[in-house]
Amino acid sequence: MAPVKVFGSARSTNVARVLVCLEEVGAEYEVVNIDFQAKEHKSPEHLARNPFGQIPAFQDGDVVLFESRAISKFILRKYKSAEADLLREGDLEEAAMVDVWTEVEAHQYNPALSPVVYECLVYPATRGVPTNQKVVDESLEKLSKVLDVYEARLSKHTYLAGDFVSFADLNHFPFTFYFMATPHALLFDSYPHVKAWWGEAHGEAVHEEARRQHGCCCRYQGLSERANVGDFCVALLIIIM
Ligand SMILES: N[C@@H](CCC(=O)N[C@@H](CS)C(=O)NCC(=O)O)C(=O)O
Repeated sequence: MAPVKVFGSARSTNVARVLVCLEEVGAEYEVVNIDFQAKEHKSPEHLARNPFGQIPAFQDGDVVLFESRAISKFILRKYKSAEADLLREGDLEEAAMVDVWTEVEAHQYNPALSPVVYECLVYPATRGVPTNQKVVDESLEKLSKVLDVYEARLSKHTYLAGDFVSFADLNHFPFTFYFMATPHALLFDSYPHVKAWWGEAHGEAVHEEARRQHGCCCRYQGLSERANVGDFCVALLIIIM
């Protein structure tokens, strides 16, 4: 069977979101690079996969998809197993909480955090423009308010959707990973439960817990050690060097 194809570069956060899910379910896949310099993402061939001319696009047999969160859910549904049940669709309430915190990532967390990543890392490296400090300051103010909500939630539950690891947590991986390489990573120090959720020390505990619960799966830091997500980390190093 032809392997699953992910179109786009692993250095893109939205592509990485999809790769992290493929890694979690252990599916075979191939990353097909799309050359932005050559405007390959705006080519008729790629527009047929993603009409907005963006990455990622995804192909699994006859199924062609775009939008990284929708692709991720497709992967987690199709390749679900007893070890990797990250949408919890067997339980109406748990699945609803996964949806709630997946939406929170998309509509609250990401809009507040991603401008800091773009301004501090991406734009200076790819466009040669200096960081716009006003944008960063405004975003950090918004992010602090979002993190207040996360802190309250994570002081009651180990993970966002409840006391189980889910797509809601995983979905935060790519942008948070980059954020932690900005000069503003220390913001998380003011939020002990959020820090623990993300942080290295707890990352070990999360890993242990996941192993106990599911018998497999690296989360967060562990994910970055895996081969293809490793490309994403290498890309990060290139950006911050
Ligand atoms: N909501 C989309 C966003 C995709 C997106 O913004 N992709 C960026 C790269 S990270 C892109 O292709 N940018 C090129 C463009 O918009 O022309 C998703 O989650 O897949």
